[in-house]
Amino acid sequence: MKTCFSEDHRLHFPQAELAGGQFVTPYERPSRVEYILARLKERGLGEIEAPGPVDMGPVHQLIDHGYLEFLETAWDAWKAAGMAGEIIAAGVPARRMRTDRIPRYIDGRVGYYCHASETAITRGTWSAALSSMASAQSAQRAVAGGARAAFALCRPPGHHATSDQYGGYCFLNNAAVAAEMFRLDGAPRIAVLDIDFHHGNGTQDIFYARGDVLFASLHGDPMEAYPYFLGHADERGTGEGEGANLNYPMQPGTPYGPWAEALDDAIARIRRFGAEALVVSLGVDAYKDDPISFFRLDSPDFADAGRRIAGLGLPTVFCMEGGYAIEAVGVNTVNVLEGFEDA
Ligand code: 6XA
Ligand code: ZN
Repeated sequence: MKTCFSEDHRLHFPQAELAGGQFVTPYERPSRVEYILARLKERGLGEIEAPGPVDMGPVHQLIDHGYLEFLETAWDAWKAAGMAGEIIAAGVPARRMRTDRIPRYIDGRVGYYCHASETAITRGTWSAALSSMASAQSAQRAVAGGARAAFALCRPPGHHATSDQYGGYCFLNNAAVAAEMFRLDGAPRIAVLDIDFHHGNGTQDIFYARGDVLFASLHGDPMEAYPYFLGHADERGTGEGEGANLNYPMQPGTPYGPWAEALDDAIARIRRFGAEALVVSLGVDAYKDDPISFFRLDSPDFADAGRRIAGLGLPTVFCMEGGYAIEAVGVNTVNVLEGFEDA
C-alpha cells in the first residue's frame, strides 16, 4: 500500500502544550512520524510519495471560509499585535456568550476559532496543516483511481477540527475532506471509521446532519476523556443524518476484547449502510502504554483490527491521527496497515 507523506509537517512544532497546568513539550511532535516512516520502510509496506499541492476546492466545500482565512493569517496578526509567544487561546465563547460577532482583535479571534487551549499555533502551522491535507487528498486520489487502499501519513492530525474550530492538535479535518472527495467523485455513500482513542468530534460535527456519510467512532468515554463535550452514545445524527452517527464510548482500562466487539458492531453497521468507500481515522493511542489515553490494546491487537476492517472489502483511505507512545507508534500503525493488507 502506498503512503502519502509530506516533510512539511515539520513546519508545525510548537514549543509548548498546556497540560496539567504546565507547559510541556507537545505530545504531538514531529518525531512521531519518524517512527512510523522507519517502520514502513523496515516492513517494506510500499512506496512513500510526497503529495502534490493541496486542492482547496473540496476543502472549501466543507470548511468555513472565515476559519480558513483565520488559520492563514493568524500568525502574522498575532505578531503584529506584539504578542511574544506562540498562539494559545485564552478566552473562548462559553455558555450564554455570543458567537454571532467575531472579534476583531487577534486574541479574541483566536478564542472564537479554538475549542481547546492545549493546542498552539506557530509560524508554520498553516503550511503544515495544508501539507497534511495534501497527503490525505493524494491518498484519496490513489484509492479513487483503483488502489485497494492508501495510507495518508498526516501530521498534524485532523479529526478534532470542525468546520470552524481547531483544537486537540488538529487544524484541518483531513479524513472529512477525503470522505467528501469520494462523494464529489460520485460515490453515494461513504463511511468514516474513527479508531483513535479520542472521539472524532470534528468529523462527527461536520457530517452530523448528513445521511450520505456514516460516522462511527470508538473512543474513551467523554465523561472521562478529551474532548469531554461530545462523543456520547446517544448522539445519533440529526435530520437526514439521523442514524448515521455511531458512538462507542468505553471505560478506562478497556482491553481489546470489548473494543473489538465495538469495532465489529461498527463494521456491521457500515456494511448495512452500504458504503462504497471507507476512510479510517487511524489513531493508535488506544495502545496500553499511551501516555495520554486509557485503553489496553497491545501491538498485535492493531494487526487484528486491520484484518477486521479489511473484511468490509471497501476501497480504504487511512488518515493518521493520534498515538503518543513514541517508540511503539510505528509498529502499532504499520500493524493496522499490514493486518489490512494480509487479510
Ligand atoms: C489534549 C488531548 C488531545 C488529544 C489529541 C488526540 N488534552 N486526539 O490524540 O486524537
Ligand atoms: Zn487521539
